[in-house]
Amino acid sequence: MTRVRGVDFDLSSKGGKLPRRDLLLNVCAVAAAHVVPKRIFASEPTRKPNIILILADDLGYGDLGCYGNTDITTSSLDALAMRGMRLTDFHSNGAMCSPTRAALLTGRYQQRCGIESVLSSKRDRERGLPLAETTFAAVFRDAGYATAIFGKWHLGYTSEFSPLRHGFDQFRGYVAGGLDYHSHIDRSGRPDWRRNDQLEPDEGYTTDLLTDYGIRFIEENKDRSFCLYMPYQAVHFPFQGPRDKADRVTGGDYWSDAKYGSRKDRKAAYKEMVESLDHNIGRIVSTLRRLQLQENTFLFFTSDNGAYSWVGRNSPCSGQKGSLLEGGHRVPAIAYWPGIIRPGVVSDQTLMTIDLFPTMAAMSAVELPMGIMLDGVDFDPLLTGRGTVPDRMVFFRTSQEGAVRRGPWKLLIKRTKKNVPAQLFNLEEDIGERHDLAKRHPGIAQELAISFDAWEEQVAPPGSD
Ligand SMILES: [Ca+2]
Repeated sequence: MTRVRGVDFDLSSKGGKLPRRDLLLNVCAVAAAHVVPKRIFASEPTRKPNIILILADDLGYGDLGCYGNTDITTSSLDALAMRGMRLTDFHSNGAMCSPTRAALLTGRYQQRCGIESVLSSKRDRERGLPLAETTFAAVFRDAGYATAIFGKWHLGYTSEFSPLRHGFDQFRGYVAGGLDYHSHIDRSGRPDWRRNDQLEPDEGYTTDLLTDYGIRFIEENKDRSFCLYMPYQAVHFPFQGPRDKADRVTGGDYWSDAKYGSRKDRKAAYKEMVESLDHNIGRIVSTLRRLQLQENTFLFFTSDNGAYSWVGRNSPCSGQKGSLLEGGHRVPAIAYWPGIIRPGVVSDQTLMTIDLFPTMAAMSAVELPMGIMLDGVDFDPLLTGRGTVPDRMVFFRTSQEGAVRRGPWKLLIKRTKKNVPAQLFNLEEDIGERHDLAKRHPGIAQELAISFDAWEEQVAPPGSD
């Protein structure tokens, strides 16, 4: 471990150690006062910095080379980590798609807006992200940025909940989850490729197509500030590589095993999908370099939840997508901004999706609206080397489980099984969550349980979803 400005940095390729600190309960952090990040290598920007937020879908903690994977080639993301900061204790707010996206857009626990579960295209077609929520896109748009989302929305199926009503100037992509990568047909057999609020088919493998849109947007807005949100489809099922054929046609039903696609070598397909994603992120970075925008752009990459462990890899975590074991929500995360974020740093600070909204605002010196209450904390001091993130507790909840973290300690609660005692893990010593220490440390377990109850009462009591 190397100590830099009060922060312990693990400069090894593995990372995974957690900092030892005295921690304070911070159930509802109000965003800190925002300051212009100190540029440490380059000259002052002439306009507000650009934002590029890239979200992979279902990519596991161990799926990238820079997180220890030796089977899948991810040279673009590995290079990004080498030239930026790699985070080893970053968490998606949810263990599934919609909840994490609600938290990402609002900077608040998703329970506050009632999106604790995936919005199903069968059951939840009338639901969506409430218009009363303030999104990061609306804040950047109001600050004069060009805003766009290219990819998966999954926060409402009707135009009432469209990205256009949540701060985005333009939208290309889809509103459901798990499209065919080639025919863009959803699991209910509906075409779901859109330009703004209208269905408008386009041809191409979705990872390539979304990147094409992103590059065009960057080129068109190279002379003004822009905020680009790229929630890629990759690497969610169906498992289809760039050279495969479409599996789905309009009117079909793909809710059974057919939802995974026709390939039987699913792990091989998954590898192709990750490598295609990596290649396309390389295209985005090359575009920034070609247009000389690199030094005025903050790029952040992460995933919306962990991988299904039968195709992807969450190692060394146990559990998978949907679970509140670490494998469900500890995800890769890379921050990149040449001249601002020092290259090659690995940080084990505990961070989560809700922190991105205040951090993006702080990194670009965009003012938050008066009175906005965010749960996330701004970690720009960590990125810029000016300090650390305030110590706090963080909370997770699905319909099945709850969890609370304080430093290395994690309490895992079975919500649906009242007679099953909560489990306590020390993630610093046991990232695989194999040794329940609740009986050995009953005081810590009790303190965390009380904090979890207090958090639930504050954000959304049980059963309010
Ligand atoms: Ca997902």
